Amino acid sequence: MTRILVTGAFGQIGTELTQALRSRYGAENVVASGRHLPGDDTVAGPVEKVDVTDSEAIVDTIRNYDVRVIYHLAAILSARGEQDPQSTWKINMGGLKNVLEAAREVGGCRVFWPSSIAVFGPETPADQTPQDTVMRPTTIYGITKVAGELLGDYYFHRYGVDVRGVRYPGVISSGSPPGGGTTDYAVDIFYEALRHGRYTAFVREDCVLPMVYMPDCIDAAIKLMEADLSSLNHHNGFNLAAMSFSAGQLAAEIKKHLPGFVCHYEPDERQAIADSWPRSIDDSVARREWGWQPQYDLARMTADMLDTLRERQQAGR
Ligand code: AKB
Repeated sequence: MTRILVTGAFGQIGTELTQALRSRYGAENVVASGRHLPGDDTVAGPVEKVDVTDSEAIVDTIRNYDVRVIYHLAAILSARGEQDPQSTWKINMGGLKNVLEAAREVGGCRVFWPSSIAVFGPETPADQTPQDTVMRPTTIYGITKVAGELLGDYYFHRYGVDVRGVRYPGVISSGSPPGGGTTDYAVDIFYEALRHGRYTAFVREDCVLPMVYMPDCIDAAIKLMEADLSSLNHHNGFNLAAMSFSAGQLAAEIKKHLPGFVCHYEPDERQAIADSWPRSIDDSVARREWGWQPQYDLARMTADMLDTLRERQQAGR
């Protein structure tokens, strides 16, 4: 059985992706790694402390477990990136370069690396943003994502490393909280609506961004990694989206389930980041090349988020 390494395995996407990979391929075949390990022993399967800026640690882990597939998720997101551009470059670019170099050195490794809608900038067409278009981001996070896409293409063409990836929009999830992103309000709002019946969003009521729900986000990663290489004309940086809505539309959808819910809007510096990103994405290339087909829209995602978080609240978790 092919062994898989996940970096950033205890983050928002990593937590749920690791669980999904373990149920699909067997817990013993999926190595969860992070710079900091969780304090409890709830993780069923191999766990390794790996800092992605440490190239030797990556190579050692790949060799020790005979890893052939890597999901490289460790990264600093957009809002936190603006607070510490130096570390963002070091972790996002340095980490990716180390993983690609390790894959090249060991040989025969397939790599998944998530890019983001943050590759786009104010000069990009904001509605139905095409797959191939202007990419001049204004955040350091976006710059690392554009450079990362180019580096992935370079390793593919120059060294034959099979690098694949999608440009994730905001990811909404109930399993593990996001941290440091501009789209985090679309997750926080659910927790606050259930806990306190109110939320203050850090973006404008009419701020529209593309989003995806976690089950679709995970499905995309696994489906792309399992796709036949010969069907792919693009490799990393597939446009991907499932829904687009404003903060006000999200609040109105939550209100259908929680009629007393009140949302206020106090845009902060993250609004400027949101304003530089697309409102909606043309993901027809991903649909055509590897069968991307999201299952969740705003209504279905909202109902599922509230049900899941309520169940967890009732179980005291
Ligand atoms: C962020 O908000 O930084 C991320 C992203 C869109 O890449 N969720």
